Amino acid sequence: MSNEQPGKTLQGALIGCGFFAENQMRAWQDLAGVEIVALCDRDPQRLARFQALFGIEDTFTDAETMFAALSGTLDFVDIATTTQAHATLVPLAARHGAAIICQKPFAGSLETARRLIELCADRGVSLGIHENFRWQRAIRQTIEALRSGEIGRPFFGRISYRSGFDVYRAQPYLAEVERFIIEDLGIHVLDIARALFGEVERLGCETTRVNPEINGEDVATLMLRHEDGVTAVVDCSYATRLADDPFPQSLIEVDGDRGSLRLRQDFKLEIHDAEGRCAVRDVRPEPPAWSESPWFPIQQSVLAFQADWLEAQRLGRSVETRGDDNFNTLALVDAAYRAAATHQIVVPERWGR
Ligand code: NAD
Ligand code: 89V
Repeated sequence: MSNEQPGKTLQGALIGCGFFAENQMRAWQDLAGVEIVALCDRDPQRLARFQALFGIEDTFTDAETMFAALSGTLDFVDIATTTQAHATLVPLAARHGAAIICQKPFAGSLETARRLIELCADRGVSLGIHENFRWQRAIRQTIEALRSGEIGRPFFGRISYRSGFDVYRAQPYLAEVERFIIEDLGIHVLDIARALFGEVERLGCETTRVNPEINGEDVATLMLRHEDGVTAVVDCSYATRLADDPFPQSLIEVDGDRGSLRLRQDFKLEIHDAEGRCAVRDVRPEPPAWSESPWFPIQQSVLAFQADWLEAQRLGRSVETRGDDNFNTLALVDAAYRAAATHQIVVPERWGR
């Protein structure tokens, strides 16, 4: 059911009516040719809130019941729950032949990720991971400038995400988890590193917990050696006090053999050439009407990711962040925790290797 003819409105169900899913719902409402026809959340209050907010009649507190009731009518399912539920919900959706979009982190272990990816492949079901950061306009423009060869062959990169924003207010579970910043936020930044510089040969990582009220690490610094020879630093912090907090921006530096790129906090992308000239591009996102500060760069990327997913379905192509591709991002998260625990350089697992 996933590769419908152009023209048909794709019908989907959303599972998980929590904090972030509201962005996904708003984005679906902005897009033509797609409709969310059913909602599912095990929490009746959250379900009722979304039902009222989005005017959707069909609601379910149990996904199995939903699939049984709507069997054959759902083209896709948008899984917006936290990770733990994915291992049950992905096989369930695959059994019913619905194309799947699943939030990051896709799985709690590489073993589970592998099983889910293989299961979807066996059933011929498309599996796209909602990894949206590479769809932020500023990041996309940086990726495109690099790929177009404007600064020649890159040899150094730094992707830096440092903020003191209170992420625990809207997502209280982030204070409880044993693995915090790499698994929740670093996963996005590592995905950007892959989009910019390709696969990673080996990495090192050190972590720290600054905030005494949380269980996991809120600071991580990684050094990656990419297959194509780029050395990159990925540094993430939710413990950085700044008067002008950049949340939720990732700032990027790339040095190439013919120039350098700098993505600055004011949404300016500088392209420095070998002659010492600097061209500055405005890469500020055009925020959707429903977006709000400071979340708008992420909200813009949710809309961009979902628009690309929709186009991919129509054209019968896969999205960049399909399951087996995202496995390699998840493998960097896994390698980072192993490196932090052992203080050793770690070779990440890789899909198909
Ligand atoms: P949340 O806890 O606010 O919402 C999750 C919802 O899923 C809850 O309402 C819960 O009741 C429901 N749920 C859980 N298991 C279920 C099941 N088996 N069946 C039906 N409903 C179920 O969480 P959140 O902050 O919205 O995060 C959800 C996911 O989105 C997380 O994986 C998080 O990492 C991710 N996220 C992504 C981004 C991004 O930019 N891509 C940003 C924030 C959060
Ligand atoms: O994108 C995320 O996963 C969010 C945040 C940007 C707050 O880290 O949890």
